[in-house]
Amino acid sequence: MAKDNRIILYDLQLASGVTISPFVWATRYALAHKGFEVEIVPGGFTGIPERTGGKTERLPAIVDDGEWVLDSWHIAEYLDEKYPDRPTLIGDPSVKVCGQMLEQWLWQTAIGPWMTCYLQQYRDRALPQDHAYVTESRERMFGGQKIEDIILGREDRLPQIPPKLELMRSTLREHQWFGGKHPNYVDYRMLAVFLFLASVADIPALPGDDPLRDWIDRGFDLYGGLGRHPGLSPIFGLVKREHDPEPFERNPPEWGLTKRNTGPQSTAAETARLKGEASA
Ligand SMILES: N[C@@H](CCC(=O)N[C@@H](CS)C(=O)NCC(=O)O)C(=O)O
Repeated sequence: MAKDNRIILYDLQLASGVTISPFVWATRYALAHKGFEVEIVPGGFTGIPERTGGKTERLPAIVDDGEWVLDSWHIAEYLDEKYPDRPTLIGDPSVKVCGQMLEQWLWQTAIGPWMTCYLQQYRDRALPQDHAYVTESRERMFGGQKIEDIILGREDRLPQIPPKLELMRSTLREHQWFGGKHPNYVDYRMLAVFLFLASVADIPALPGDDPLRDWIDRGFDLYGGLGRHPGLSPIFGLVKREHDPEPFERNPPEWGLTKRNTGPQSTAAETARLKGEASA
């Protein structure tokens, strides 16, 4: 049982002290959701095995009254299992399965492309002792290209990303959170991606009037403003240039997937359209 309600968290930080890792962000929210005080062990990319006494090469890791728990999903499951009387993070196993699918989609759609736009900041904002490792390891990750070359043309790539997030917008039009009326671990996994973005964004990635903003702002404000660290940059303010795509759907069509059937009146307009009749 957590001593004095405190759990130790090994963080992965930039020079400003802000968390960079989306996995650690998700864990910070998970610990807050469960109502724990968190004792942060600071540090960056290098020296993780030394900091953790050889327990891990990757973060996050938590220590709960001497018990080490690794891996952000395992940590959430551990917290639910060990503290069932506190607010649930995952609950039904399907939440994890569907959440992981959604998260993989978001990483492929957004984090991957954003990395190629913000990699220089990712390195430059890192702790000084991490610069050489981040440069070498991330250049290797991107097939041996130089960071300066990877980010080339980002002004043209960035505007291509917001229109691809429509899946999240259409879901959040109907639901307050991915957890329904209250945030759950899926919200934290998804928010973590935008917190990662804010940790490296030297230029905005999303339009100022993006409908996603409401959920992101509410998420960053949770737990006394957990996502409002001064080391985070504004992510909204991307301005559409003439040839850029529309960043989001302004008049989303209502159809079977999004329209709830509450009787013939609710579907009359759609039926008229399908029959080629003018709707009443
Ligand atoms: N499956 C692990 C992944 C953890 C992970 O890969 N963490 C990265 C940070 S984003 C890390 O520790 N990287 C150290 C490095 O790049 O050397 C989890 O969910 O906790």
